[in-house]
Amino acid sequence: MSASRHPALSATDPELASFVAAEEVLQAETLRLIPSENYVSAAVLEASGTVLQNKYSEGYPGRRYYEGQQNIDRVEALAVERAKGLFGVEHANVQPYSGSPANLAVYLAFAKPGDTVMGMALPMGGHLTHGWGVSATGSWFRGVQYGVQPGTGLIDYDAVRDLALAERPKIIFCGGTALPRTIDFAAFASIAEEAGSVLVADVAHIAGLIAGGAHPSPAGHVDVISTTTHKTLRGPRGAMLMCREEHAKAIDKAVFPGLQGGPHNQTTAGIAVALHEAAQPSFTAYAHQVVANAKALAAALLERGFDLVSGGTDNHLILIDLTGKGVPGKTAAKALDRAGIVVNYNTVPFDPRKPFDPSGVRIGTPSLTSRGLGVAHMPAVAEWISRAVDAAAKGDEAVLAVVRAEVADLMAAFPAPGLPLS
Ligand code: DSN
Repeated sequence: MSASRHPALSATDPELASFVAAEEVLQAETLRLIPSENYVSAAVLEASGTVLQNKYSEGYPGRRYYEGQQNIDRVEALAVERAKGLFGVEHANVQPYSGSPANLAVYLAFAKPGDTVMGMALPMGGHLTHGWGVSATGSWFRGVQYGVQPGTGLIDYDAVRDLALAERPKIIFCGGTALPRTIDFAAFASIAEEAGSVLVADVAHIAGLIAGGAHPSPAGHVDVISTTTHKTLRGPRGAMLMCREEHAKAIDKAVFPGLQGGPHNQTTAGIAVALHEAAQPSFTAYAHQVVANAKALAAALLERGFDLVSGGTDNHLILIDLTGKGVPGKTAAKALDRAGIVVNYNTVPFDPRKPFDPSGVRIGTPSLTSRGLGVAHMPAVAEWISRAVDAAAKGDEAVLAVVRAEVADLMAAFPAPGLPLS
């Protein structure tokens, strides 16, 4: 790490500083396609590293258990007001430490251990915290799970309705981590109303698209919106819960004192900045560009013989089933990583393989869009993926090294905040 970039850190702890420097280089030189990752702005980076770190502030603005909150209260109130304005909601809680604690707070607010809860199955594209067995939410609650149709890879809303009416869950989650298609919040709302369930939209992946008008909003359809702040929304690692006023007290009590102690004020500040950025016209352009890039990348992958779950994408995310390429997802992901293309291996719906060695890889366009790549670059990205996957099948390390150099060459022309310029 150059001492001028982080002088105090380099002087105090050169070993740790060297790890940060290496990460900066890695993020600068690689094509980061993990759909839940992004690059925050310089302003978000700065806000997240301020003296707000030094304060304890259990409670909420105006109702704290510690003194000296004059400025902290203003920071949190600003973040709350911006969240309400951006997402068109009556109440926002910006204190959850991240997505899983945010979702756990929802359970605490609306269910009792042993109650039935319903979410999308993890291997179908859902999230661990939507009642999946290995999560606390699936062992403390009785999780029942819906999925997608075998042929289309799309949610079968009639099947969701049948399951909801048979099980009458306390809570229904919609949303997930590997869903390439638009979520029909109105359809879920009518199912939840019929079943008498609290409906939660976990929009962690698509929050930035919603804020930028590139995906329909769940506001007005669902009881609670849960989101992380660091994916397409491009804020610091954190989370928010948003709801109608009628649920505000239950949500706030569940977050604090139900689950958490003092909020991470430096993160709250970063969230406030990210929400301000997300209200600007440039963010609307970014959100639409994320989707345009994903559609262009999907088309270019299809042209190269890739099998995409649901046949393509409506959002920022593409789920590739590599079965037809003869390469397991983990082998492909590791080869892509050696080629400078960072993805994660992922189950595909009805995957015959195990989660730790599944059939697919999951990719997305938020990070490359934040660095300024556009639709015109997507054929090259697809071609690199194709060459790397073919090389993985043949064990051809030389091709991976060539692709890595080509990727680094392109990325050098697209700087991002906090990264060293080559
Ligand atoms: N780990 C997140 C993702 O990558 O989608 C979800 O929690």
